[in-house]
Order: sequence, then C-alpha cells, then structure tokens
Amino acid sequence: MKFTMKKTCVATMLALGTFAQAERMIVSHHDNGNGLKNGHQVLVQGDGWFAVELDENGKSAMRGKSGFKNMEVDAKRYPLSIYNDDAGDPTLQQLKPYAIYQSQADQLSLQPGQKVCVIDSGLDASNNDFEWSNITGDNDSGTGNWFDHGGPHGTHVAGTIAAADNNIGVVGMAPGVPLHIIKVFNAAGWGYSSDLAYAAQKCTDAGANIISMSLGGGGANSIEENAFDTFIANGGLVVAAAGNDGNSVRSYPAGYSSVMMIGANDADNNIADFSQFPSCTSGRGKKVKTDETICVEVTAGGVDTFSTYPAGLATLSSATADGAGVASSAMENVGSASGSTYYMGTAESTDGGAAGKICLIDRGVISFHDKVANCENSGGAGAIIINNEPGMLYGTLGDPNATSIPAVGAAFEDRTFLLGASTASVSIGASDYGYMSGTSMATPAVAGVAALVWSNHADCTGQEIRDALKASAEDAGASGKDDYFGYGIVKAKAASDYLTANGCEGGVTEPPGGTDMTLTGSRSNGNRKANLSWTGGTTANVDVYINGSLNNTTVNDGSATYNVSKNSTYTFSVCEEGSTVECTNEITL
Ligand SMILES: [Ca+2]
Ligand SMILES: [Ca+2]
Repeated sequence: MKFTMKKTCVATMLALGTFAQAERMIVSHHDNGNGLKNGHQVLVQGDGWFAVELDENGKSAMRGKSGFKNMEVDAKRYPLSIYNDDAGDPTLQQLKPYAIYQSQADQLSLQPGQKVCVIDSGLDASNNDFEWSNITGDNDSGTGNWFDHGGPHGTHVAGTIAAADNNIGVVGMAPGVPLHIIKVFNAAGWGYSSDLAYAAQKCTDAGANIISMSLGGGGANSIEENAFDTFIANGGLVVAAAGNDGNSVRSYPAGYSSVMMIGANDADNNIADFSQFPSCTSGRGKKVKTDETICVEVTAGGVDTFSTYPAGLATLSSATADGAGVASSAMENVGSASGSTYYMGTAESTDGGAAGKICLIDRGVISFHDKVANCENSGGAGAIIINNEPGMLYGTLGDPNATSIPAVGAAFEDRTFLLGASTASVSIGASDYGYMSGTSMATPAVAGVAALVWSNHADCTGQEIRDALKASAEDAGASGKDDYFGYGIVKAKAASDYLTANGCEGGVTEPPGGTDMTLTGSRSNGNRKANLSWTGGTTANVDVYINGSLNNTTVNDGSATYNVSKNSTYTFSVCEEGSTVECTNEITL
C-alpha cells in the first residue's frame, strides 16, 4: 500500500553550448593589465585577471603583449537545476532541500497553532533533527512503537514537514511544527483502509488540523472516505499522494473529494515521470462530470528529495576536485579516498597509470561495475564515473560486487571541471540524511507548506487553505490547469499573500490569472422563480451553487432559471465546471 520510491535522473535546464569561433578566455597579467585590456570588452575582472572573448588571432595577439602572464579557457559552469539543494555536509551544517526554495517555504515563518498528523511507517527516535518535545504518536497493533521505524519512509516524510531549524541536517517546510505520528506500516510496507479510518480518528483525538498520507492504493472504501470527510467537515485539511506508477489511475485515499491529491515535480519545474495523473472527469455519457477534487490539485518537489533517515540508514557521498565540492551520488562501497586524478576514458581495461589515484571515468560501453573493477585492479583508490548525458549519474554496481573502493557518480555538467582538476576526493558513508523520490515526498512538502501558510492565517478553515494553495500555485507543464500538475506548484509566500489580499474566503470573483465571471439575477412569477444571468467562464458547462452547495451543472449559456419558494431567499453563485475557484460573485435573491 505504501508507494515505493524511485530514483530518476535529475534533468538539467541547459544543453551543452557549441563552440563559436571566439572563445571566452581568462587572461592573467602582471602589473595593472591595462595594456592588455585595450581594445577589448572586459566581461569580468578580478585581482590580476580579466575575462574576454577572443578568436585565434586575438589569443595570439594577447600572448604577445607586454604584461601577459597566462591564459586559459573560461569554462562554463552550469547549474544542475533551477532549484538546488544547498551543497555541503549535513553533519556540519544545515542544508535546505531544493523544494524549500521552490515552494517559497524560506520566505515565511511558522507561527504557533498547527499540528500535522503523519500516517506512515513511524518516525525513528534516533534522528536528532526534530523538536522531539513537540512530537507524539500512536501505533496500530502489530506495527511496533511509532518512534521505532518500520523502514525509512516515515522518517523521511516527517523530516520534509518538520525537520528542525537548528544549524544541522536538513530543514522542513514548517520547521519544528508539532507532529502526531501514526504508524500503520511496518517493514512489510502496507496497511488496510480500516487502519486509515482508525488513524483519522486518532489524528482528531490528538488535535491535529492537517493529515499527511504518503500512501495509497486502488479501490474506494466508504468507511475510509467517511473518516476523511468528517475530518475536513470539522475544518481540517487532508493531503495524500497521487501515486508513483506514472499512469492515469486514481489512487485512494487521494482520490476522495475530501482529500487533496498531490503530484510530484522535480527541481526544474517538470513533472516527475512517475507522478500519476488521473482525469478530473468521472462517469459516462450524459453523467460525465468534472470534479477538480478527484485529481491532482497541486504538486511540490518529490524527485531526489533530501530529508531525514533513521540514524545511519542512509548512504551519502561527497566528492571534491581541486578542493572544491562537486555534486555526486553514492554508487557503492563505503570509504574515503583522495589523491591525484587519473583519466581512464571509459575504463575498458586496467591501466597502471591509475595506481594510487582517483580514477575519472566516462560512462558508456561497459558496466559501472567493470569500470570500477578496472580502476581498482589498476591500483586506483577511488572512482568517479561521469555521466555521458546532462544530469547527475545515479547507479549502483549491481550484485555480485567484486569491488571495494568508493565509487560515486557525477554530473556531465562537471566533466570539464573534473578532467581539468589535478586532485580529487571521494567519500561514501552511512548517514542520517538521504534521498528519496516519489509523490510520497511531495505530499509532506504540501502538508508542511499548508501548516506554514495556515499558521499565518489562523482564522481560515482547511478548505480555505486548500483553495488558497490552488489559487496561488505556479502554473507549470501545459498552460493552465492540467491533469499532471493540477493548478501547479505550491508557493507558500504567494498563498499567504493571496489570503492577506483576499481574506480566508479568497477572491470569489477572480483569483490571480483567473477568468472574470460575474453574476446578476432577479425574481419573477410572484417571487417563485429566480433568474440568473452570468458572464465569463471558459468551460462548456458551469456549476450552480445555491446556499453554498452544488445544485446542478448546466450549459454555460449565460442564464438559468430556478423554481424557488416565494417566501425564502437564496444565495447563488456560478463556477466553472469542477472548479471552486473560478467563480462569480455571490448574489442573494
Ligand atoms: Ca535541521
Ligand atoms: Ca499547468
């Protein structure tokens, strides 16, 4: 029942550049260098050097000038992604995962009053990066103590919501927010619908206002659905993962209307290839109905998400070249090595030149394992395998593994830098922090963002927070709302600003970027008919709400008439079909 995690390659936003005739060069000089700069556009300069574009003639001329010292190519440095994790060692400093920046969680401060209930595999007490005094829990019978992990999944999820802001490790979307942990999985990795219905009650009993579920499976269940309906009817918010099968199947509990379905995006604002995308329509023929609450509503970062693990259960790598940190991924073999670099090409055979050195190896032709084995059998101390396409290289050496030297993957974007370095180091070790991918990782990100936003707008209901997250999400993928992203990527600051500007009830007439819809009306036939006229709305049909409840769906032709009791008044509004955000004003007749 628990969604399994997947590794995917981090996509990069830049393709490789092509070499024009002129090349950007760094020229270092004696004296003040003014004689060398004459006649050139200096692009950037520092103490004893400057960068200019030079063709071959220009390079020759430069070399011949008085005061010239040296010249080298000004190598391009590409960001790996639009958003990046902080680089460094989480045992020495606190690293913000990329999704913190992407979802603007670093732009708001958590206020008191929130409690997030996490239904998962427990939160392991061995990880110190939590405010443990704010954390309570329950466990299902048979799953063991909630504070002992049943696999790293629950600990990773909890860290994304609430890891403490304490100068070490990572930081959650809502750092230190009180948690109630309900352990419904053990190492076997699944639970029942009845477990979730029971858990929802336990979340209520604990005083939680948000439930986060990084889990799901096929098949709706009325007892389970009722439990979440009750939770939101009492003002709460429930989020759940869309699922990791990369298809259009609707998973539950995410597929219930009361539960907000969460998809996963990567650090480049692309949808994760595993993120499920069920349709927002259900039924057939004349009964076809569009409902935005049964499909993905928003997304958050969930590809290669960096978070907490039970102590020592993660494997983390680090690498440097000429003393500078280089992004890496752990492939295999715990240990550390450093030394001079030795480039082995694709390392298809042993090479005595690698003895005592760090092998730099291109991906391709033979297996990762055999490359590392050829490095080790040449006397190499450690291996860095460099991707042959944009992005980080993730991989393992497979089983059986006859090698023992630490081997890490590196991104293609760092190839030039690595091959130009004279020394390098690699290290792989057990860690309290590591990576997972899945809609399971995006879901707690949204739960944490919701807590953060809600804490700054404490008078709002869960439904209003849900609407604000959607109205303020950043559109991504296909233009406008789509089945993969829903309304888009959640943005904490934008959601808070939206609520500040519009109040809890939001911009009923028009959210940012929305469609103008206005409603007017009158009574006739001795008050027995209510005649509505509206403008706007881009859907073929519209939903008509009477006294806050969906009454019916009708053709978007700008008018409709209702038979009403002559002695009562009614409040009407009209929304785009399936939307609770793209709506007219309310009128009372
Ligand atoms: Ca921390
Ligand atoms: Ca979109």
